Amino acid sequence: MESARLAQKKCSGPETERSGTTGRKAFFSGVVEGFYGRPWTMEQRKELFRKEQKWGLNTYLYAPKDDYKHRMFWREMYSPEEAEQLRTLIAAAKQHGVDFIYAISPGLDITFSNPREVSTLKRKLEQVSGFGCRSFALLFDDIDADMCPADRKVFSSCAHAQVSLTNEIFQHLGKPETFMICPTDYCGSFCSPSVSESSYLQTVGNNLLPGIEVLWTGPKVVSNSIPVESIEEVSKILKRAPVIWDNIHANDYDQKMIFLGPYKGRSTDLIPKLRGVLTNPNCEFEPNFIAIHTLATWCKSHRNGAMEYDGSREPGKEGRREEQETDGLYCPRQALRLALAEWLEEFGMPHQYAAGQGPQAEPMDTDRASSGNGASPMQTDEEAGPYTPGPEDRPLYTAEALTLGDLTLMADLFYLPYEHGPLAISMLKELNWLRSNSRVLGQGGGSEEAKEAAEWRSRAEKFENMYESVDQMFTRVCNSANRGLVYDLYPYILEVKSITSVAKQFVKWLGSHSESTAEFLGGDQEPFSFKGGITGEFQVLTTFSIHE
Ligand code: GDL
Repeated sequence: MESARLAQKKCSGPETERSGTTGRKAFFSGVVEGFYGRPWTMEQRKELFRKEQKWGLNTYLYAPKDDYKHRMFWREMYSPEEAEQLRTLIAAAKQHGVDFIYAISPGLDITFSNPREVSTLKRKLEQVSGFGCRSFALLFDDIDADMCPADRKVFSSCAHAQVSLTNEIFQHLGKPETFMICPTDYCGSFCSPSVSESSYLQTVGNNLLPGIEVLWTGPKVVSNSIPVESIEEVSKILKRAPVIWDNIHANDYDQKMIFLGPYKGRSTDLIPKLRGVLTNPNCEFEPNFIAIHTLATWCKSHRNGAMEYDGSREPGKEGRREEQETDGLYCPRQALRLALAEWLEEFGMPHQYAAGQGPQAEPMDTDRASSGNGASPMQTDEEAGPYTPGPEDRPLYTAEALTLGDLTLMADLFYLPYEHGPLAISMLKELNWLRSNSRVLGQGGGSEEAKEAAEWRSRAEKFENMYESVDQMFTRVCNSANRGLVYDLYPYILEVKSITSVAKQFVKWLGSHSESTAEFLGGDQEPFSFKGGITGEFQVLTTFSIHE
């Protein structure tokens, strides 16, 4: 166990500077693949590195929760085939200037006090080091904090056990330049009785060796906002600035959601107070374009202000303000526009995912695929040349080009965990207004009543137009050449198209219900009218039963 004396020293940081001559450690910026569910493919990860390099991001934290050998079977060594894949992946990261951090989560069942367990962990990390990896992380999130009897005999708390193991591994690996820990109490709401009085964080702060970074998700697991003061508070007890593991775009906890809104709710004033930000985004790889692009814009908004936190100075005083202010401010909506404009181009790139593999250029289909972006459609037949329908034949299917408007609508419909985008809000508002005011249609003939009824009908038409835009967006996205992108988005846009179609029919029914007594959606419906399966049934029972 390291003594508390170590933590009293100013955080010195590693000997080698990641940022070369600036004298400051570089700000970690990038992605943590840290969600539950199907991990990304090797090809997707390589594509991620290409994008990170293009957008100026520098870090990838490998932490796929459901990868067997990352967590559940952390003791198992990699097979020669797996080793080769990881070696190639690590080399690809390097080639793109991305720091590949290999994380392991032994916390489900490790006995911290057993030297055999510690040796096993060392051996596993040595193996990964042999693949060319130089940066590591130990993750203790989402585990049972109760210690087993053997550990209780040796450690006074689970924080002591985790810190002891982490310090030992850090030293064993020769104090890597980048080494991180994810504590079990990794956000404000997990801390008891509070962040500043958490004995867990105090143990971590006092005993974790300098040079080891601490991951932190903010006030909550999925933080709507991360106030500067909250970071000052946690930095004080940790005796170092944290690296944010940002779950703002994570969707692994709800299969119905996907987040296409901009990075938001984090002031760029945070940058000089943090060691970095890594986003843990949607499980689906392709739709993360916006999450990652807007994070890159956010990081650039104050890039010169990013600096090493120095525990010897008062939090809040560090950073070169004048530099930061001339960097320009971050505007989420503007960042979204920038991301969407670039994303639009990607929809037109012919890409196909073979099962379990990464994107492949689609050799046969390029002409047809490019029609998704407005080019004229052509189908080829090697013997007869391109097919051209005769005057009496069916004309070829012409895909309309996807527009920036379509993408903005899609992003607004699937925005952020705590917020819908403006277009989604206005659709909901209109529907709500139409629902609450449909009684004006049934009233008799005065001019005031007629005016109200006319307003209702014009707003109903507006709602119908909104639905048409959703329908158009659905069709144009589905016709896009980049099939990998389409497949990832498909379930979500289908769902939103279906439910808005039901809403449109509902508005129609409201508009005619003075003449009809039929129940809306009564009778013998197709399964796509009452979606949701068992989840839907439970939702209905728990939402409406109190009114019955
Ligand atoms: C978590 C998990 C993460 C998961 C996320 C969103 C951390 C440190 N751990 O608590 O793996 O993806 O929530 O569900 O965030």
